[in-house]
Amino acid sequence: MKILLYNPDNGVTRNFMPHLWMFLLQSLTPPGHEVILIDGNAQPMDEAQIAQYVREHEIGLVGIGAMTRMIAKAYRIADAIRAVGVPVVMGGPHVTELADEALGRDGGPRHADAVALGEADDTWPRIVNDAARGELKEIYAPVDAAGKESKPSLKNYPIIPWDKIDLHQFNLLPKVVYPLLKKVGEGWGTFRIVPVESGRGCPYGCEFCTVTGFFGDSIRFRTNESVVNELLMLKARARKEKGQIAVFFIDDNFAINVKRTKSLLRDIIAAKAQVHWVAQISANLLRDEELCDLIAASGGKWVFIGMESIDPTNLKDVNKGFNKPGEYGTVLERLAKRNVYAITSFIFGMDNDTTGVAERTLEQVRTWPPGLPIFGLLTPLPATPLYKRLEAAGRLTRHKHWQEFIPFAMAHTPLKMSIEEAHAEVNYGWSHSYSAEALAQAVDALDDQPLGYRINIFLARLCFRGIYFPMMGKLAWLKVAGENRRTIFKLIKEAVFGRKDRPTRGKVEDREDVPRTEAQGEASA
Ligand code: B12
Ligand code: SF4
Repeated sequence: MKILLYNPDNGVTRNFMPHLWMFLLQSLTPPGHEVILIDGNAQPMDEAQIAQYVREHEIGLVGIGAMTRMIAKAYRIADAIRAVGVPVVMGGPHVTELADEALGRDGGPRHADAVALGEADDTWPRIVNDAARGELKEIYAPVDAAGKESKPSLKNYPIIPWDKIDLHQFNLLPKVVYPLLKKVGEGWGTFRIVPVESGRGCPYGCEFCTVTGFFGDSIRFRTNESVVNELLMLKARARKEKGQIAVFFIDDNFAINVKRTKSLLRDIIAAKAQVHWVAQISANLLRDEELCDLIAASGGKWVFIGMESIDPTNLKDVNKGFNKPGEYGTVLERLAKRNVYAITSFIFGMDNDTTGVAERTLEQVRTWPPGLPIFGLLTPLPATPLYKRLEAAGRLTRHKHWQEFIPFAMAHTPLKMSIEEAHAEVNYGWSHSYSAEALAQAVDALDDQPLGYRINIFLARLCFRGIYFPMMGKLAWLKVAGENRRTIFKLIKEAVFGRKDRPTRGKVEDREDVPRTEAQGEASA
């Protein structure tokens, strides 16, 4: 049987990274079936196109996975596929919480023939076998023989054959420049960001987050060996295709067990398996100097930190009181000292937010090392404690906001400002962090650093700008390049002619203020 795994586009911007579930389920598919992957972010298709594709390629089963924000698109695609007579199974966080919606048992239309609840590592082979026999059931739940909920152990994690998977659709570089870029340095013919998980679960239970409910508070890890082998395979692929691969460790909290994270990072260093990587780590866990040393030495370049707010009352309200705004600056300095930078994520529209929250937040951000601030709105995702609280208080304005997804739009009324004011705060945050002036300032703040770091932060900011100000197509990119021409010109000039007056802190591996760890500086994709 031919199986298509499809991830709908997010409707806002081109995704920088494919979704892990597709590769994982592909690897877990029983032998004898062919699995095709399509990520709508990389290969946009409308309903008619996907229906035609499914017919022409004689697909026997389609699996669709989606977050809440893409679910409306996912349902439309599923409807089109079912209309040509091909069964659809849906999985992922949204349909796990609202299976009745997907199956049309809540009074609405039916979109899926079957739903996989929760983690599907163990149920997927059953789904495929049932579909092949034409005996697809409606609901697949991860339960053991006694009918008790069971979470897959990650100890026998499958080998994802990164050396063979066709990653063509996920190359972030424009095709026309492949041949030329292959010859630059160690080769830039391809550039991919690949998702890798080393563990699942987070016990913190922040009110707005689905993770603790979905994965449970039991944290599970892969063996160090299996993660290291995966990195080595990715590194070999990059070398073979004269390209670059960076890894996004998608664990919800990569250092949730600091001892184990350190041991993994040590093993990565010892095996020379370093690639450039990014991971999500909460600020409280970054107090550990040795952990930060190991992050830098093992290839860590960016850390995503869910700061959410600079107001302790807000943090307490959403059960994230373990975040201490007073230490944010110190944590970021600690990372920057090792040339690791942060993606700092903020949520506006919290109950204690008042107008001006964006500027108050930016005042703090400006005192920190340059990073990538991102701004969102408090969003009641289905089945989260936040959703239940707001529903009980009668504060939801769009109960089923996912049915008509609007980017950066609230679905409830904040307590101390209006919805429109909250939207304006998010707009303020993005406009003031990603204007040409802000980008120039971020580059200048790294004036004492090698050119590569400054180009890196500039390109990263340009890409992140697209999260709020979509830059689809060449024209949009050209316009942004025009606005940033001074910074671009400055960086090109320095690349061509060098610069004599630059104050130098030296390369990170030569600096005395950065502790040395074995194999430091060998990270390269
Ligand atoms: C990596 C990640 C991202 C990446 C992008 C996704 C990518 N390319 O991988 C980035 C950083 C860009 C991102 C952004 C956002 N994310 Co995100 N992200 C994650 C994260 C941390 C890991 C996803 C992952 O790969 N998990 C590991 C895989 C193995 O698990 P899985 O995807 O759930 O798949 C398993 C099952 O669900 C099931 N399954 C999944 N799909 C399917 C399909 C079929 C057919 C079947 C049978 C089974 C199945 O089987 C899999 C194996 O067990 C999750 C949290 C988490 N731990 O999952 C949040 C998460 C998915 N993100 C979330 C959110 C809210 C967002 C944002 C909206 C945040 C924001 N406010 O901006 C944005 C939106 C992005 C966009 N524009 O599209 C929520 C989604 C909740 C929901 N109900 O929708 C999650 C769950 C985290 C949370 N805080 O609650 N995210
Ligand atoms: S720390 Fe992050 S992953 Fe864990 S519950 Fe809070 S928001 Fe979710």
